[in-house]
Amino acid sequence: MSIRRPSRRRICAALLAAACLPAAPLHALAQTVEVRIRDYAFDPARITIRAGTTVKWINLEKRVSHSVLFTGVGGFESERMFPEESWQRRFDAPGEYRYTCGPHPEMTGVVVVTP
Ligand SMILES: [Cu+2]
Repeated sequence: MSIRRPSRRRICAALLAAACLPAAPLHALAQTVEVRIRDYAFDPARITIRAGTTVKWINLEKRVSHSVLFTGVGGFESERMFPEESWQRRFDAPGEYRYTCGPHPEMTGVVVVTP
């Protein structure tokens, strides 16, 4: 009686499948970057990130509240951030996302998302 071995063809198929697996899912590489808000300004006002990155805005003012208001197509406004509060959004689609602060339109920023 002989032990049945897997056929050579089956082994090749298994190796090929393993080789085709992605090294790591994209979200495993995802990061969070911070934008600080103080003195009525976003710092940094312009950031460039890879798709899948989360941006976290943190209000470091003593008394003033701010928001993040996206002004492009489908724009929307974050909740108001009071001092020491934060708000975050993940960016999956490449593009330029311009924003201001709802109550202080003179405050401006842009998130540039690259593929
Ligand atoms: Cu503001």
